[in-house]
Parts: sequence; C-alpha cells; structure tokens
Amino acid sequence: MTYRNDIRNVAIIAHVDHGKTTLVDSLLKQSKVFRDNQAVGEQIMDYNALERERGITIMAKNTAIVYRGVKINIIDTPGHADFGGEVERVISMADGCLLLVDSIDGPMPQTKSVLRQAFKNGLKPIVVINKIDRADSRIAEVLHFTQDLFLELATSADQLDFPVLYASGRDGFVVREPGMVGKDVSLLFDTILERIPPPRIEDGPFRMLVSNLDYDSHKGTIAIGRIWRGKVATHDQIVCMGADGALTRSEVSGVFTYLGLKRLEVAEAEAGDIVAITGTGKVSIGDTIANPDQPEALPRIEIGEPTVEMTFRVNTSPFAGREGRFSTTRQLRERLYRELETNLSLGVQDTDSPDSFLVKGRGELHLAILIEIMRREGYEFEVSKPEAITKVVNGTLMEPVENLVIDTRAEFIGILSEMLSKRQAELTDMRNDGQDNVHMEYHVPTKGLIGFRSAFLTATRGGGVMNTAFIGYEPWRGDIASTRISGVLVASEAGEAVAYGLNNAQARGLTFIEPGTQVYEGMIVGTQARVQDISINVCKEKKQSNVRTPLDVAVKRLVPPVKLSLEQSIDFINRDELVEVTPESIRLRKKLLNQTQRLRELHREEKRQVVS
Ligand SMILES: Nc1nc2c(ncn2[C@@H]2O[C@H](COP(=O)(O)OP(=O)(O)OP(=O)(O)O)[C@@H](O)[C@H]2O)c(=O)[nH]1
Ligand SMILES: [Mg+2]
Repeated sequence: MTYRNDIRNVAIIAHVDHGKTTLVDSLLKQSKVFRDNQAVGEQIMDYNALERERGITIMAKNTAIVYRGVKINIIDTPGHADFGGEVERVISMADGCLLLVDSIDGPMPQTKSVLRQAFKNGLKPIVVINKIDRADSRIAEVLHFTQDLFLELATSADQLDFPVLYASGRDGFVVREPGMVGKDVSLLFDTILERIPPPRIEDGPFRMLVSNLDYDSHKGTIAIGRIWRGKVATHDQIVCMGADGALTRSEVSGVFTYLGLKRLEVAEAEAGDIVAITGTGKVSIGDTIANPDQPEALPRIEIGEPTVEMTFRVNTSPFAGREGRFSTTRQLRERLYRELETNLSLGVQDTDSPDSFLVKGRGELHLAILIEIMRREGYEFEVSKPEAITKVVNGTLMEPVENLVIDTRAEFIGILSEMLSKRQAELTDMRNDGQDNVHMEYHVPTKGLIGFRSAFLTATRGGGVMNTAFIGYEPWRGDIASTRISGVLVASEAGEAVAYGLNNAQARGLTFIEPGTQVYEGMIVGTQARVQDISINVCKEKKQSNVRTPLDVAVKRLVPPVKLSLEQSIDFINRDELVEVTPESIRLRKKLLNQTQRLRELHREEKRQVVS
C-alpha cells in the first residue's frame, strides 16, 4: 500500500445554505483558474438552470485546483436533506471533508446527517465556522455545539482530533482565530494539505468505482469516479461490472481529469485521482470498471431509502395533449425509468393501472425537482398527493419519522404546538434565548410533515425557519385526519374565466386564476374556509343591462389571484385531487371532474365511515 502525495480529495459538506458553494467560488477564484478579467459570477458550481433559479445546490459536482504543486479535487455537495442521496453517492471519493457550520445557525439537522456519513466513510474532517462576517454571529456558542456534535457522533478517539478554522466564504478569507482579520483562503489550502490524508493506492491493475454519470452528444456516456488501483489510458481494454454481476467489455475512448470548471483530456490517469472516462458503453452509478485481467468489484454505493411516494400518471384532464410534447404512457414510463440511472435515491414502480407509476423519493422537494425537470423537457402528466412510505417489518407496520427543528418567535409557540400535535409530533427540546427567539425540536412521523411547510410559513407569517432530517422507521401510529382544513372552489363549467365569475368566487374565498384562464369542469380555481368544496361558475358573464350596479365597481377591484408554485400545489392538494403538470401550466383538479360523481363518492365515503 502506498500514498499519492500530489493529490488530495475533499468533499464539502454542511446543512443547506451554510455557504459551501460560495466558499468553492473563493477557492476557485484565488487559485487563479480564471483569467484576471474573466467575469465568473457567484455560486459558480450551481450551473444548472434550476440550481441558479432556486439558489440551492441540487447535484454534487467535482472541480479541482492546484496549490503548491498538489492537486486538490473538490466535491461540492447539496445541503438540503432531500438531496442526501447525492452526498452518499459521492462521499466515498474523498479522504477528508470540510464541515461548514454557519456562525449563527450552528449545527443543524443536516449537519448531523452529513457528519455521520463522513465518519462512516472514514473521512478526516476540518471544521470551518463560516460566515463570520455576519454582525450577529455567535461563534463561541456555535463552536461549543459543534464540539458536542462530534462527541455525540464519533466512534473513535481520533475522530475528535479535528482542526477548526473560521471563514467568510463570501469575503474570501479563512483565519485561525475568530477575531483575526484575513486576506485570503491560503490557510484553508495549507490545512487541507497538512491534515487531509493523501489518497491510498492499492497494488494491482486498474479499477474505479463509478460515482457519477454525465452525457455528451459526441462522446456518449461519461463515467466519473475515483481510481482505486492502477492506471487507465485511452484505448485500454476494460470491463464494467453491473449490479447483477454481469461483465461488459469495452475500450476506453478518452480519459479526463478536472481543473477548475473544465475537464482536461489526458493520456492517462493514475490511482488516487478522480477522473471521467468515455467509451464504457452502458454503465450505472455504483458499477466498478476494471482491467479485464482482474475484474474485482468494489462494494456498491449504499443509498438511504426513499420516504415519500406519489403517483405519476398520464394526463387525463380535458386539456390533455394540448401543451406537452410527450404525453403517452410509453413516453412517461420510459422517462421515469431512465431517471433511475442517475437519481440513485429515487424509486419507480409499475402499478395495477398501466397508466400510473409509483415514484418514490427522499422528500417532497426531491420529487418536485424531478417534476420540474420533466416539465421543462416537454412532458405533461398528473401527480397525486405525496404519502409517507410504510413497510412491514416482522409483521409490524412501520412508518418513517423525522427530526423537525424550528426556529421562530415565542408568540408562535401556541399555534405551532396545536398544528403539530394534530400531526402526531412530540416535542423533544425547547430553548428560549431570553429574547423570545425559540428553538424547538420535534420527533414527527413523515406523514405529518406532508403539507406542513406551507402551513408553517402561513402560521409564522414567514418569520420562521424549519428543517427536517430523516431518523428511521418506527411502528405506525395510526392515521391522521386530513391536515388541510379548508375546502376548495371548483369550476362547475368549462370555458374562459371572466372577471364577473371570478368576482363571485372571491366572495367565497381566494382565487388561483385570473380572467382569461381556460378552465374545465372539476378544475380547482380557489380555496375557501368551509370544509365542503364549493362548485362555482367562473365563466359566468354579467347579464347585459344599462344600469350600473355596485357589482360593476366590485369587478374592477378584483383581487390578484394567489399563484401557487409547483411545490405549493403538491403541498396543497388532498387525496381526492391531482396536480396537472405541463410545460406551460400547473393546474389543480379534483380526481373526479363531474360534480354529481363527486357527491355520490362523498355519500359512499360517509356510509363507509358510519359502518366502521
Ligand atoms: N454573510 C455571508 N453570507 C454568505 C457567506 N457565504 C455564503 N453566504 C450566503 O449564504 C447563501 C447560501 O450560500 P450557498 O453558497 O449557496 O450555500 P450552500 O451551502 O452551497 O447551499 P446548498 O448547496 O443549497 O446547501 C447565499 O445567499 C450566500 O450569499 C458568507 O461567508 N457570509
Ligand atoms: Mg451549494
């Protein structure tokens, strides 16, 4: 066994928004991978359109810089719990990690999850208390909580021996003591060289574990991963070992290593480095690629299981086929199954109905991002309300539970407690900082969290922060009553919504659409406070007359509609409703479009409840 001193492999891990991608900006800029006059912007690694729009990292990505003759491969990871599968997928490429902790928030649920992952994979951590430029930072306290977290999670004494640095990723400096003034990030580079072990090299011919896939229209599939043994060069013969043990032979057509945002073609690459290779043919994440003389598979990547599921089905609304390019069962099925090749923590299953597929993910956002990507690609389909995934273990029905952390003002404790007790949440910790900022932690079943985020934001009037992290499976605690207490306004006729009709609707509640919107019978056009749904004709025109009525004045004062985003729509619907998604629109609808049919179903349901 030897080591390769000219390389370091480092993953950057943290809770969402603690500044990982911004710190990578500073690392890249200060290592001079860009020309001096090159405008590169912010959160450079978040280059996907959806990442830029939402300001979050969705996929883990590689970059590399050279410092004092050592190449540092950097893996930027997402911090949102729903993308935890991405961290699990790439963490085995690294020998060490930078654990970022926000100087105000301190360790959060996902800080704990990713540190646990890092320990499990034997990574050497460097703690970086970040955003120390913030005026209200509480560095000493945050360090204290971070040390507690290490004590809680460490499984050996040497894991407690970690350096702590203080940084402002945004302002581009890293210092050894909180009060110090820094001018650059060189201390971080030096600490990486000093404290993160160089990659260990196994003796023997080439093998690498595929941790990521990319696609290029000229080069075909690109397999990305760390080489654990030997070297690889263009025209080398290789075998790819799949999950089922099948061996596929092929020839390497190109070898690339990272530098800055580029992949550079190289003649060959050696163990310890992170590379991208082409010519592998069909390959999946988790496969081992090796020299045909010694085809020994590395352990496959372990990914946590999905916790929520929803049905994707062919669009059956009266507007089906109008706005999407891909709308058939075959197209939907093919697209969903293709997603499994790269989206490791996703699950897809056929159902009894040939037009519907059960799609499983790590959370509502994980599924919402997939829906958004598909809709931009031109797909149209319908999705149901997400549900927690239950399973039977030794004859007992089990359900996922999560740790919910809330930071808000004391005045909201009452309403939140009431909402959460209905959702079967148990309070596990509560702290008040003396100035009525409260920190509350709950143990809550995943089913109780579905639809909670929007209710939480409304209840705290946007003045609260909530975070969740999956804990594990526990025995089923029984059904919870529907958490949406209000009913909806449903269009009773098809046509074009007009101001007069919408004004009538606004007398009953809030509307979701504006005049000119095409509607169909059974489409949801608003929400209202009564439990029972209200059918309303939003296409109804005012009868012509020459007399000005008070209503004419009212119509002019039509309130702007409440526009629900995709996530809000998914969060909002009940079990008897669907979200219709097309490249152009997001519509909400009742599953049963016809009012008579819905009433019949309601009576049947009531009878069933009386009997049981
Ligand atoms: N004041 C201050 N703000 C920062 C600093 N670093 C990042 N931010 C801000 O924090 C927000 C999140 O930064 P990102 O770099 O996207 O955080 P991230 O950890 O990559 O987020 P995810 O990848 O989505 O988990 C942005 O608004 C940044 O401008 C810092 O050092 N100081
Ligand atoms: Mg990021």
